[in-house]
Amino acid sequence: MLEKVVIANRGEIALRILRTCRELGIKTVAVHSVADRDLLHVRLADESVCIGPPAPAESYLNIPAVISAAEVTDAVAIHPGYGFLSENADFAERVEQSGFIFIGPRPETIRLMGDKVSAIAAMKQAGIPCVPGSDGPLSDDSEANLRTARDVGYPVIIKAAGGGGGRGMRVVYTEAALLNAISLTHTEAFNAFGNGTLYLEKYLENPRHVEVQMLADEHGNALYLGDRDCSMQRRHQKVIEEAPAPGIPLEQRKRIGETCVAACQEIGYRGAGTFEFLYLGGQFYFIEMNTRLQVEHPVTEMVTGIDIVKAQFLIADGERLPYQQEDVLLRGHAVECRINAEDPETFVPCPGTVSVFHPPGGPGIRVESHLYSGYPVPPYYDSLVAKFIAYGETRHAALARMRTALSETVIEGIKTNIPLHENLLRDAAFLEGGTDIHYLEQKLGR
Ligand code: MV4
Repeated sequence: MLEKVVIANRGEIALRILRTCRELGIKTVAVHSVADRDLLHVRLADESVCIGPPAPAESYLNIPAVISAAEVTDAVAIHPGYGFLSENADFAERVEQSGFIFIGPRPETIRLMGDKVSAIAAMKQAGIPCVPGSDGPLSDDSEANLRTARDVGYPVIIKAAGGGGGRGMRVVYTEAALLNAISLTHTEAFNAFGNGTLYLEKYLENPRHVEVQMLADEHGNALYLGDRDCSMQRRHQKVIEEAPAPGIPLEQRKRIGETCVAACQEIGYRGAGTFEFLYLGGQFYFIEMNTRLQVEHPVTEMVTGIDIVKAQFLIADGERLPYQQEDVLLRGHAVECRINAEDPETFVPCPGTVSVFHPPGGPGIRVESHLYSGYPVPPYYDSLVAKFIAYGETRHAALARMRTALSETVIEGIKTNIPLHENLLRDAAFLEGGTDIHYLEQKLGR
């Protein structure tokens, strides 16, 4: 097994990764910013290296600083977690060129998926169902673009090839608005991503966000670990996720999973990955692939019994996946609530020192959090401070356990969105299952 790994991340996910390293006997190096000396995983790591000032651009996104930390500590591999450098193909490439193992897909795969036009082309080629659209980049010929949109049918959505996760897109309802929208989105995309390439899709009005979790080794073995519903979101920030996605017929789940397996094999995918789909009218439509571990991976772990982070280490070490598709059995239901340090009414981030942290517990409750009583939540980073995951034999049972977990939690000193979760866990439509991606914003009155 890998001897020593740099954890190039912070917060709950750095701790999650550290715990699996401990279990596997891997020595750990925590790299952290000046503002993150108090992080739990920094204290628990075998070694720690301060890599720069609080600003992410100067620390967690500083490629030379992260690679130097691996060099000075004699680490063999780097785990990027999620966010930060996790989907940066140049980083993955430089990690490998420096003689380290990047715990993730090959740099070429990250690059392929990072360009949404090439990602969709590759997936369409591999038999993945995609949204009807321009099938490639828009041109600089206005007449051709007008024809494309007319053929697809309004409303359409214009997206930036360099975007993703909700950045660089614009919905267009009428032909009269198309050319101006293309021009505006092009300028924004060029300024934001240094790439003005755009593509166009049919705009699906009320879909659900359903994603499929994959694991693939470098020996051509690929598995699907079922799906997750991540529709409960606000401004592209997921709030609650669950596995499996409610109401998807077993036969369809199997079919989309097998298609994703074939696609992974076709492109020589390596590591953990996620196919993101919109789900509407009983059909899956691919939108993007994430080439990293995701925040919501625990709900999949709970219903499959598979440790996804452990699998990432085995794959990075060149081993074969220790299970086959027949061994992946879905059992029960899991729900995750993302606990943010923010005002529950205004959603404004609320950093500060946690005076008391009393986490929930009991059967079927898992807490992923770096919080402790006395921990100062710094203002420089994402406001996620904990994830509560409830497992039950049924969705109903998992939701009941989550309500109990939320009610017994004590977090003092900072505001959190626990009141929002308590509200949602009593919301009739959510309890029914299958609410769409606009549900939460509509409920909150936008
Ligand atoms: C769409 C769409 C409707 N139709 N594409 C937003 C994030 C990015 N991953 C893709 N997104 C969307 N693409 C078509 N053709 C609606 C969204 C969308 C969305 C998707 C998933 C989760 C939340 C969302 C919120 C608003 C819009």
